[in-house]
Amino acid sequence: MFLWQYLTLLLLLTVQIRKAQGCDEFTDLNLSHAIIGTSLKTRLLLYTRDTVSCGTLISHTNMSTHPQFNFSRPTTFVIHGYRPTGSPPNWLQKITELLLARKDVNLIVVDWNYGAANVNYFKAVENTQKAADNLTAFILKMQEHGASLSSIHMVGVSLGAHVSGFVGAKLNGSLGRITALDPAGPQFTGTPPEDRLDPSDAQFVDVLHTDIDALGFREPLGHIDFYANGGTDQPGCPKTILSGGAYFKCDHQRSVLLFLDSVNQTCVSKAFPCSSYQEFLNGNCLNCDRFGAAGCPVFGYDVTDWRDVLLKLGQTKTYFTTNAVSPFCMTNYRMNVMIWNRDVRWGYITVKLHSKGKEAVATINHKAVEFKKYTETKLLAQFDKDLESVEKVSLKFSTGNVFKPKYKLRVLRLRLTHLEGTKRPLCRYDILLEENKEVTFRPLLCEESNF
Ligand SMILES: [Ca+2]
Ligand SMILES: [Ca+2]
Repeated sequence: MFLWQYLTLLLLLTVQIRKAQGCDEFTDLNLSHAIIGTSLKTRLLLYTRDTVSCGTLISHTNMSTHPQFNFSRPTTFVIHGYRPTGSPPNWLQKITELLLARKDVNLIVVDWNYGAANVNYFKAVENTQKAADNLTAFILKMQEHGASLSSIHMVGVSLGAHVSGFVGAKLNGSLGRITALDPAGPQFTGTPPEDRLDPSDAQFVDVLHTDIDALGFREPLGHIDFYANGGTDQPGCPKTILSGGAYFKCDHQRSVLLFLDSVNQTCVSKAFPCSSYQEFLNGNCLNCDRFGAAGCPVFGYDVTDWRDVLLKLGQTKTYFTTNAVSPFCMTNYRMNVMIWNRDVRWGYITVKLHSKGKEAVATINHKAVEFKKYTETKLLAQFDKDLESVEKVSLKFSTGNVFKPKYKLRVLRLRLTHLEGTKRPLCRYDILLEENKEVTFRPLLCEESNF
C-alpha cells in the first residue's frame, strides 16, 4: 500500500475509535443559524487528563453516570463568548490541552453556541443570564456530590466573562477564581455590578483587557486588571477595515492567545501597577515594592501567586506590553541616562543588546525624551526577547529632525536594570552619541556604591 492509503486508513480508524469511544463535540453551527437566530441550549463537555481529546457530554441532573467526573478534583470551566457566525471557537482544543497539562482538573467546556450564535448581539446578551442559571444549577449539583466551590475556576471569554460573573454572584462569590479574557463592553459598560462581572463575584477575579475601544470593557472589573499594550489595540492586528473580519476581532481574540501563552509557561510577562499606559511607558511605574520580595505580579495563569497581597490591595490596575506574535512576552529594563551637554536635548534612543550572536532590540519611541545636564532621565526599554548574558550594548540617538544640524549627546553615565530578574545592573560611563550613529560597547557590572 502507498503511504497515503495507510494515512487514510489511519484517519478513518481514528474517527471510528473516537465514535466508538463516544466522543462528543462542540456544536458546529453556521451563518444561516446565526441569521435565523438560535435559542439557548447549554451543553457541558467534560475533558480529563485521560480524555484530553475526547469530550463527554455531561448530564445536568444525573452526574453519577460519569465515573470520570471526579468531584475531589478541582474543576475548571471554559466559557466562550458571542459567536456571530456560529462556528466553534478555534482555540478550544488548545486551551483544553494546555489547562489539563498544567493541572489535573475536570475541565468543562461550556458550549452555549445555541444562544451565542446570533447576528443580533442583543439576543446573545439576553441569553447570558439564562446560561448562568443553567450553570449555577449544575454547580450546586456538583456541590451535592462533594465538589468544593473554592476549587472551581471559571475562564470566561468576552460575554463568557459576564456569564462567569453572574454564576459567581448567584453562588454568593464563593467560587475560587474567575479569569476574564477581554470581558465584553457593549451592553455592559456603565451597568451596576450586579449586571456585569465585578470583584465580588468570586474569591479572586483576574481580568485581561485587549480591546477597550471596541468589543471589550474599559474599566477595571477584577482584583487585578491587566491592560495588554494599554488595552486598546494589539501589535500585529490590522488598523484599517480593509483587512475584513480580522479588523473587528483581532484585538479581542488576542486576549485568549496571551492567556494560552501564560498557561503554557512560554515566557513570563511582569505587569506594572500604574494610573495610565502613558505613565507606564514614561517609566514612572516601575516600582514593585508594594508586592514585597515577589516583585510585580506576572500576567495570566500564575497570578494566583500574588493573590493574598492583591486581595489586600483591593483593585489593582496594571500594564504590560507584548510582541505581535508568540512568544508574546517582552523583557523590560529601566534605563537611567545622565548627560553633561550644556543645553537640553530632546530625542529618541534605540538600544540593542547582543549575546552569542543573538540580538534584542528596544526602541524607546513613544515620545521624544528630554535629556538635561546632570539630571537623571529614566526610561523604560522594552526588548522583544530576553538574553541570557548581555555581552555588548548598542545605542543610537536621534532627534527625528532632518533639517537641523546633527546633535551630539554626551552621556556621562548609563545604567540598565533588568526588571524581571535579579541580574546585576549594567553600567557604562562616558559615551559620546552622535545623532543617527550607532555606538556599540561592552557594559560593565555597576558598582553598587555609586549611582
Ligand atoms: Ca457581578
Ligand atoms: Ca481596538
